[in-house]
Amino acid sequence: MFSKRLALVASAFVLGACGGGEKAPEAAPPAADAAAAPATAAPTATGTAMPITGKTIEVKMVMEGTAYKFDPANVTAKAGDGIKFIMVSGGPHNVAFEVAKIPADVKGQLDANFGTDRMAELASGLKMNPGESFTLSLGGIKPGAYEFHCTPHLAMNMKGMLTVTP
Ligand SMILES: [Cu+2]
Repeated sequence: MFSKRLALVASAFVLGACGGGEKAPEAAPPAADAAAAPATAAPTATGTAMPITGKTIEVKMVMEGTAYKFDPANVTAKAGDGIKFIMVSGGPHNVAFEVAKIPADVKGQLDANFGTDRMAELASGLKMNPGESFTLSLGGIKPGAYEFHCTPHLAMNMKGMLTVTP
């Protein structure tokens, strides 16, 4: 089980490396992706989004002094809950999961649940103004611990951990 998952993750990483390596693009997709995809503005998730059926937990995206952070940074939720990420200060912020670290059997559904507010694989659009938000459904997401970060502030360590329980 573990070795099979590892192999899938490894192969996904190799595929991802063709698109330009570990660093996610800031805004525009790499030229190779644009050429391979149909003539749409953003890459399209292949799965079907599943709705929120439980509670919705709020996470603020803030700048405090010189620090950028998710508040809270550690979030525990059940499959079927939703996480509402709210832009408070220091934007633009977004929510992006580490593509290479998300198990293959979670990646498809998680990516689909970004819906239309998705600027890249497992990455939400940028939130510029206070009050703007992005709500991620955890419908159909298998239990596990999933790292996420803010793409513009990854180098400033704006990171969090989402733990999904059954
Ligand atoms: Cu940020």
